[in-house]
Amino acid sequence: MAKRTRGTTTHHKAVAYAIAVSALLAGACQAPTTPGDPSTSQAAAASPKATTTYANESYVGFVDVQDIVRDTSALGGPGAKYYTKYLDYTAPNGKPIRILAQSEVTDEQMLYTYSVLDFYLGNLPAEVASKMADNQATLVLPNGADRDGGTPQEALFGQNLHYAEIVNVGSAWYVGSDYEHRDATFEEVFHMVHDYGIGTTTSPQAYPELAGRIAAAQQNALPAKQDEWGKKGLWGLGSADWLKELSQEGSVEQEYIVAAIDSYYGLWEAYKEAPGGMWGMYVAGTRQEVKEKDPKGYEVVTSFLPTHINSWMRVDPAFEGTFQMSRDPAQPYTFKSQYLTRLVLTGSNNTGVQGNDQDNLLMGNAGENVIDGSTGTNTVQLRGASSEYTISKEGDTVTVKDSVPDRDGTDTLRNIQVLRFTDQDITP
Ligand SMILES: [Ca+2]
Ligand SMILES: [Ca+2]
Repeated sequence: MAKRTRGTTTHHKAVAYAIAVSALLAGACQAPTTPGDPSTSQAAAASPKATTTYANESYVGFVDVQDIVRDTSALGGPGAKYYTKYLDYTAPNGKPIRILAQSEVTDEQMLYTYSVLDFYLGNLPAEVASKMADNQATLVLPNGADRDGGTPQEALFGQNLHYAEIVNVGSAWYVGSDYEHRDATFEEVFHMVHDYGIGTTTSPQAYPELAGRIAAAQQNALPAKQDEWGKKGLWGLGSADWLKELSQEGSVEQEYIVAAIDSYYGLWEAYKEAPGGMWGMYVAGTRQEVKEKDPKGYEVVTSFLPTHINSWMRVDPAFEGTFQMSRDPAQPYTFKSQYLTRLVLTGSNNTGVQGNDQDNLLMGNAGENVIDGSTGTNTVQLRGASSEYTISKEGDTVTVKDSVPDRDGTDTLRNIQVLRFTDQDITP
């Protein structure tokens, strides 16, 4: 396994070319739309795919396994030839941003990439997602690992993210903080959003103002003198040749910002073989270190992304025990999970969730779950109407029993202020 895989370093020229071609094909010669102030965009990530309307307007839809399409033949071309399933993220303009996967990629890995995309796009102006769809942005999830030679070149169109680097929440690689399977999802999905939606200094798209600020933070992170690159500065340390390669292909700013995003969301704190983040290439390995050591990077990340990941995250069906959402150094996966707010348990194991200090939105699975929201105002969302459940309370503990088999089962709840059914919210 390529431990020093740093994401795809050769895709950016191809992306710029693909965007130019698709823009020509679409006859899109008009200037890219400039979105408004991102602070006025939708505050929380939604799931545009969940088109079901619920009697309870507060009910929060989510994508599930049945939303994955398991026949790619109608797509034609390399999509049909090499990929076995796909899932569309519908942009505000109604057009799809497609996620294609090969056979080895699990449904949960695929849904995880959707959740990460939903997180980014739910916090960026709507124009970014629409621009991506106009540019036919596609995320392809091939089997194997990056550059293992197992995937033909013609299958590697769009943005690549390989099976061995998709570490979905609650999976063994996630819980074990296994850096042989470093999670490249936040990186590669952001590359797609950056290249096809936000735009870069050399290829402007929907949000040039943000692109400019990312580029400025990147310039601050590298020494002014190019012969000092890789030796000094905040990023690219020990990687002078790689930086030159990136510079030649025009992808320095793209690779810099994902280092800051990764460390900001705790993806590198469990890595002990080198200080900092991104295999030791970046000076900051935690959120606090990003703030202290790369304040310009911190400023730009926090200008468009929230402190916590506010899209639905699904816990892998193989997970056992109680999933912790508060930081606990004895369980290094919590360096990542501390930043989650919305969680769905999947499968049927009798698992639990211990929430964090955020206002959590939690869902159990078909098993018997113990769900504790901890502090904040916490909601448990169930899969049916309130009349289908029996709710009982004893002291601080609420028990919710589903009368429909193989759905929510019987769950034990603590520190939950709202029970959310498809028809109404109930205070237990
Ligand atoms: Ca909470
Ligand atoms: Ca349950």
